[in-house]
Amino acid sequence: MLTRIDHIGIACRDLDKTVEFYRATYGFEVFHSEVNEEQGVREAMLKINDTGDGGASYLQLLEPTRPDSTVAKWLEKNGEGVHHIAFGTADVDGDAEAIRSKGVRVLYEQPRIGSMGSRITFLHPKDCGGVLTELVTSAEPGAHEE
Ligand code: CMX
Ligand code: CO
Repeated sequence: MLTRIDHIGIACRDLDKTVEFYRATYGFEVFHSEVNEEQGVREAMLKINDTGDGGASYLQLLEPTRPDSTVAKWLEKNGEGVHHIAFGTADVDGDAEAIRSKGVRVLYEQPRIGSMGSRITFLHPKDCGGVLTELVTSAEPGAHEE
């Protein structure tokens, strides 16, 4: 069951500058940052609020690490802006299979590793009304250390 907005992914060209915009404008601080080589991104997670299911909602600021990454290609075509939304679930495997059975393309056979040791998969934007949609199961609390 999808129980929260886990994050909104925002593509940017300069992560440090974008982090500074969110800090100076809204007071949001970086909760976590990492490089995910598989996804080709350097990212900063800004925690906006905790949620009723024990998780949280974040902004995920994304800067491409290489020119052939999905985010680099997207930036070239669209410029900076909202890149995807992500729903949180305790069971990404089960929810992905249930959604796949409804005829929506799930991009990965098995979930991959996302921010903070989470497990993630994506739904094709062309099957979701133009919205690239991610499903996320957070790592167990304490499983991820900075
Ligand atoms: N939102 C909405 N539509 C998108 C999109 C996005 N983010 N990215 C691509 N599209 C659309 C394009 O506009 C294009 O539509 P048209 O044919 O009408 O022009 C179509 O999808 C195909 O786009 P493309 O530029 O040819 O891109 P690809 O097919 O190579 O890749 C996708 C699209 C969704 C398969 C790829 O972006 C992907 O695998 N995404 C999942 C991984 C990811 O985004 N990782 C970065 C974030 C990591 C994280 O969140 O942790
Ligand atoms: Co994401």
